[in-house]
Amino acid sequence: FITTIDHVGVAVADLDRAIEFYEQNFGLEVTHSEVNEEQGVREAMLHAPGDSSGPAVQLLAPLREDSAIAKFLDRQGPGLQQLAYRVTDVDAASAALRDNGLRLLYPEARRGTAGSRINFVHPKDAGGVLVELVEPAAGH
Ligand code: CMX
Repeated sequence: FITTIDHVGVAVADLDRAIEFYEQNFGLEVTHSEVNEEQGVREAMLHAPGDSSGPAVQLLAPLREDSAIAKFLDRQGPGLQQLAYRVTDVDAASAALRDNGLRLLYPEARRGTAGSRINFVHPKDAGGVLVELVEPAAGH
């Protein structure tokens, strides 16, 4: 059910400064940015030039102190926070992983970047990696 690596997520304290760093040093380009209130993040997706459908780097900055990203920054500081796989059907993928005994964080998929549907595998059930499953919105 996994078609590719969709993105890797990096927790940052200041989104604008992080974007500038990635643009100036790595030449990546912002292809999308938004605020996701439910997830408590300001985020930007960056791609290599000419590779806008390839894997992205997702920069994640906290909107509020009780958000997952704020907690991550407090505990570990900035750095890699998640690995996201693109899937064709997040409900089927979540059900299959649950059947394998892995804990999914949400009973039902929630809204992710650009209208996608997402769920997460608890990092303690995935070798210390927070795994996100992303079903892109139709047309993306
Ligand atoms: N990667 C790896 N390990 C992690 C982790 C991460 N991102 N976040 C927490 N952990 C580890 C902690 O280090 C801790 O380990 P120890 O017990 O060995 O110290 C353990 O997991 C804590 O687990 P917990 O108490 O159950 O959970 P937390 O309150 O720390 O929250 C998590 C962790 C994954 C449940 C929470 O971050 C979450 O709900 N994440 C999903 C939502 C999210 O990340 N949103 C932001 C991105 C939005 C987007 O991608 O669109």
